[in-house]
Amino acid sequence: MRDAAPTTIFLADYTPFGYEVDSVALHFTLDPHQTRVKSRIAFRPNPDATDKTFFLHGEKLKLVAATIDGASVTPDVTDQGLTCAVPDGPFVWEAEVEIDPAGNTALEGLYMSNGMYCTQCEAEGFRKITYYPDRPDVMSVFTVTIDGPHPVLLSNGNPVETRKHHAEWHDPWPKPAYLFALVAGDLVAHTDDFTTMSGRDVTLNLYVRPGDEGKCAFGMQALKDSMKWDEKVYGREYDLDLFNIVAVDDFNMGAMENKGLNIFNSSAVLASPETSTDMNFERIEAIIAHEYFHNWTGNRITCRDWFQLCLKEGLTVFRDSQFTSDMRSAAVKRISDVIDLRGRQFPEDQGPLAHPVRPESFQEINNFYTATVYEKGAEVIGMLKRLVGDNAYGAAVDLYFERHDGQACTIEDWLAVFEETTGRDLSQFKRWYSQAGTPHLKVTEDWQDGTLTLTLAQHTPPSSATPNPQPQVIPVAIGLIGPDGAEVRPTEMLEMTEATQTVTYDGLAARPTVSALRGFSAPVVLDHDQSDAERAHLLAHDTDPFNRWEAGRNLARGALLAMIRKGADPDTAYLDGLQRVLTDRSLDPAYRALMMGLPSQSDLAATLHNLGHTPDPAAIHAATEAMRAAQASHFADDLAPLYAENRVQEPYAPDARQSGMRSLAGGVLALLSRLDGGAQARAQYQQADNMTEQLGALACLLRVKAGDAELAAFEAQWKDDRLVMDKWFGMQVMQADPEDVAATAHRLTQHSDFNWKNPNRFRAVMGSLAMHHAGFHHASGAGYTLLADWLIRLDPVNPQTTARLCSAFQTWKRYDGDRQALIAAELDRILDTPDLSGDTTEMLTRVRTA
Ligand code: B3K
Ligand code: ZN
Repeated sequence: MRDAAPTTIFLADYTPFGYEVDSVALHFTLDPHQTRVKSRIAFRPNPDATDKTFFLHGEKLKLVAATIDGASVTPDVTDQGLTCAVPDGPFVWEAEVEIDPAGNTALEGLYMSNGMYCTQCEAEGFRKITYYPDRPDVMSVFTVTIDGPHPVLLSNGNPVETRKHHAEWHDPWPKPAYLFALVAGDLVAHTDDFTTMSGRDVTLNLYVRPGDEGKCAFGMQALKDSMKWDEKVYGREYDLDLFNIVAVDDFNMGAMENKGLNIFNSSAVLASPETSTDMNFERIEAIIAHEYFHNWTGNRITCRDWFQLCLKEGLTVFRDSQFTSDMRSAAVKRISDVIDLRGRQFPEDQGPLAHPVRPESFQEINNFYTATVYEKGAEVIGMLKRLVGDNAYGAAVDLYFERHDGQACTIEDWLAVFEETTGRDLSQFKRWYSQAGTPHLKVTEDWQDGTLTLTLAQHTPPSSATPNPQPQVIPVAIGLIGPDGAEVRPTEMLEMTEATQTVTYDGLAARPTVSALRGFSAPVVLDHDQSDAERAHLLAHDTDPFNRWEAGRNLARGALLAMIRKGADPDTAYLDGLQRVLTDRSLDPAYRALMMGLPSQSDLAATLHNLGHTPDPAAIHAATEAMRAAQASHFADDLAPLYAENRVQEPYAPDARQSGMRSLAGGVLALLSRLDGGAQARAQYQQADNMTEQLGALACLLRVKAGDAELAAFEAQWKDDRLVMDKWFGMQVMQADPEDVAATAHRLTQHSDFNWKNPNRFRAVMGSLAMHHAGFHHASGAGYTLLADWLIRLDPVNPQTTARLCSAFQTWKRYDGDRQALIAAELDRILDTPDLSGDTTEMLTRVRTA
């Protein structure tokens, strides 16, 4: 365990910084191990602050010189920053520091990736570049000069002067330091332009390493689509002459919204049909949109402090999901988002890492870039929009932009514009921001003489973050379907505010089937005891596409639970219902592909746990396999025609229509492979001219253990393409049998291309191990040990990526005593490692004390 006691920061302790910053000038002289950074910062006392301590953050900096108003000073320096006596009025602080970008393996601050310099400052990386009040409520105008032996030297804003080995940049928009960026390297630009709605010409560049030029076109189009969409839907226009995106191979997350200079993990921007799957294309489009949308929701209006992170992240995720819904299929996007929410956010909210959308304390803010802050944060915005209506939502957001442009804001500021435009009191709604835990919503029905009474009861299980949860405002969209399959009345949005509420529908000719929580109108666990016949009725007739899918999912879940718990056979009623949907040619192929999906094994484990049973990962895996086999034989006659009619014949395009067809054909091929031993998949592998079909075929072959030759061929074909090789690494772990998962992952770590310091490669193997439910939780404990070994190894190199993967253990209390003992031993082993990072210590301490 590391010796320094970690510091906990509390939302309640917020105070403004004692000084305002009028301007910042930075000068960089780049060198791999001895980069010099000179800063010239104009400070002025902040009239709103009482505490006038002059503290500048600074970590891993070698202070060379410091002056105030030109006179040399000797500040008090610790490993967190410095303090110094300063004049009463305005003054100019100048400092020179030395940093070591090539030695910076944590990928935070200024670091090197394949010979190129780049930065990542959010949340608290700027303090590794120079001494500064590194907090989001300190905003200033930056001028940056760079001297370095590289053809491309970039920073935020507009270029002022560029000549060989020298560049000057000026960003006219005040910003917090976390949005600072610098890039220097031997890069090539894919250039385009965009004219904004008021006629401003903007140059757009996507900078990549030589050789990657052919992977830029899609990302560039996504950027232009995003710019257009934000003008049309939110009235938001871009505000500089230039918008640069740079692709970087070594990056801790997806991408970063630095003002005018977005930096992207190359996996989140580079795309070509040969090397990227349909899912990659869709994700890239969404991430480009997300980072671009931050220009208004995040950059022009930023966060007062890091507790307000959801102010920019929840809203920006909500905006990017609206964008994807508009660009593609709204139904498919909604279903995918809910699958993702249940897969990542629900386990977090229902385990030891549970925290409110706006947390009230943290040790390491990087540990709070979570599914709760992002995805539940976006759900909260969606509920707000549902409650106030589309027009009021638009008016409130307009007021937010008008009132708070250029400010660092809070959730209170955000809610106030809604209260003012609608006259509503949102104090109870605000609990969505302050309470942790997923509410459970129980719906019970009573039918008597033409009257249907629904009783709705909400209950949020207490957690250490929220020991005493209070009732929340839950929008519940309800529809009624008659025995003939027709809608009995229009969807009603019930606004639940009490712990228990009833709603009555009278004058009904016959008992309808209730379609509750349409569109997944709130992020809750719905407990609605419906019979299989009712679910089958909804699967056949529900006009709400989400709930129609949900009916199928509920049938599948019920059938799988019966197989796991009672050794039942796969349910024929479910298989018949699914068959009707699959072969209903009037339905979108993408939607039918989603219908074929089963609840994940981790989802089944959570369901069993919620029902009071101890999940057995091996039994869950066996039932899932048996259900797949049953699907294959039940649909045997339909598979070949479905496959044939959904093979795309025209040239590849990553659009919604084609990718929907490929996704259905891919799901069908997986079943077909169980019947033909992989013959059709092998044919597809040989013919494939795009990665979706190539990788999809390889997965099918590995699943039926007939893919050795293709696996070797794939490696030979793609060994020089890192992003494709990440897929090769990950796929082998994902498709391994549970008893082989740890050994497969271990074998891959011995591969000469297992560059474990690269986060993408590390995650390809270790993330896939953690995601393989039955493999990771294999009774031998080999999965736990292997992951722990590698977390211990990565921690001193890259604490952020290590800490993130610790969430693999967050569900450990669901499992049996033997597994818990194995996991506890691994958690303790990691926690006992000398000098463990604060990031990892915080995560594992929270997990361990569950
Ligand atoms: N704002 C960044 C995430 C920064 C993560 C810092 N650990 C990317 C995004 O959400 O757009
Ligand atoms: Zn974001």
